[in-house]
Amino acid sequence: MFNTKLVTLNRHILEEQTAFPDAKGDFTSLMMDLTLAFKIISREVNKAGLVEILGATDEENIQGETVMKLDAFAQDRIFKAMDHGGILCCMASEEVEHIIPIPPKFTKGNYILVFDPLDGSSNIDKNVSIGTIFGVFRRVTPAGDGKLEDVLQQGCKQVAAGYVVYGSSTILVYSTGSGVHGFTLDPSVGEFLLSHPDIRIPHKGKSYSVNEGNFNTWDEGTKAYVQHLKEVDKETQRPYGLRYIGSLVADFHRNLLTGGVFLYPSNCTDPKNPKPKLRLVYEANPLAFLVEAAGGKASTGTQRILDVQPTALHQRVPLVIGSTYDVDQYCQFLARQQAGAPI
Ligand code: AHM
Ligand code: MG
Repeated sequence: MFNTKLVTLNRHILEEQTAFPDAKGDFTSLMMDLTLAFKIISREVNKAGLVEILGATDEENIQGETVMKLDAFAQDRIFKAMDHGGILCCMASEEVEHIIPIPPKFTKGNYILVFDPLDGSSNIDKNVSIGTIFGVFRRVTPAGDGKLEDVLQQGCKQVAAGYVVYGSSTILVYSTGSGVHGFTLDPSVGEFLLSHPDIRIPHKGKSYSVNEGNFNTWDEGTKAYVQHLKEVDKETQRPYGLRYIGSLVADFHRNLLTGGVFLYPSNCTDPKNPKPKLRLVYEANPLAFLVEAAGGKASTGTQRILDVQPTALHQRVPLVIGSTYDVDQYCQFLARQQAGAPI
């Protein structure tokens, strides 16, 4: 009835490290520092309704969006947890225009952390789940301060990725590429405890997640695909269900556990300048790394997300991510449309 083994996140990371006899423990330290920031952010998110922290600051981030106070708080805590460990050579965040250097007084390490400190921030003051997304790379420049080229690596070069959902409970999911594991925060003891070992995403889902209000802005392939999901599925004898929270991490987490597909296609109302919303480096790539490690797929519709070569830190990308069957089917609809074949 009860799990016989209590495994903390720290214990799990240390055990994974033993598979690499030459490991110096840098990655383990990195994860432990990050975890501290996540616990602090979780505490603040949970008491957000109790203190005067809600509402927007008057600053705007470089995407031109209003920065909520908790975004700024999460950004600050992650930076302060990670700047002095001697593990990172630089960081990059959704909230900061340029790469974030490690302060001169601290040692520079071999890793790069990319993150979205608080994704879904427009949901903060509605008590809807929000999350943090992160990816980790090994540096490609030889030494010293990290450079933009260290950050602009293809997602397939990530050595680890993960996210935290601040929801009905706080859960951290991470992978170093060989298995995806979830840990639920027990706030009474301040520990993340292994709750979802070795997560595998079902091959085919029963639900889809998309902002369908944007229907008229989509290409014909995407429109046809979503219409197709509303028809009775041969296997389940039901149409796919629509499940859209509007918080990427929360939508992704549900689909990872139960199967399904999340889409954020381009806005094609101006076909010469299609505008997708989500960012490649710190939103799409970490989740793509996780979904592949769990047996699923992530694509732009025409290319594997992890193969996209980033050219700018805040570049946006169309994203379809989730169960393999569903992502493949979406790409087939798109290919038929692009080939001018009947959809
Ligand atoms: P944010 O990084 O500014 O919070 O925006 C990203 C969020 C995602 O969490 C979510 O999937 C998407 O925006 C929702 O967008 P929309 O409101 O257009 O459906
Ligand atoms: Mg975001």
